[in-house]
Amino acid sequence: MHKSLLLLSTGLLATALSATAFAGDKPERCDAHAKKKNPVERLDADKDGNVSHDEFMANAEERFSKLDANSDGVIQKEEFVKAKKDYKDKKKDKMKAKESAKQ
Ligand SMILES: [Ca+2]
Ligand SMILES: [Ca+2]
Repeated sequence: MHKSLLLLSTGLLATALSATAFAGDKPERCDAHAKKKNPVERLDADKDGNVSHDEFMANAEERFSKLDANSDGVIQKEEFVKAKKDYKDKKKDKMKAKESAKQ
């Protein structure tokens, strides 16, 4: 019982310390990360704390336009496949850039 309590306390302390250290290093990155993780913050254009139908649909329209690469009003399978590949490539590039920055 004491051992599991100690492990839990150590885990909580480690989490708190790493969160503090992370926040102290790059607060702007944390804000951007939190915004990315929180869909309400990302979609709430007028910042009233809610996502209206219009705000939601504006985002959907934007995403549809990005996927419809040839702007013909429909998303072909190839456009989905290309978008997925582009997303994966972009993610890989980000990871490589992060790795390079560490070295
Ligand atoms: Ca809103
Ligand atoms: Ca299309």
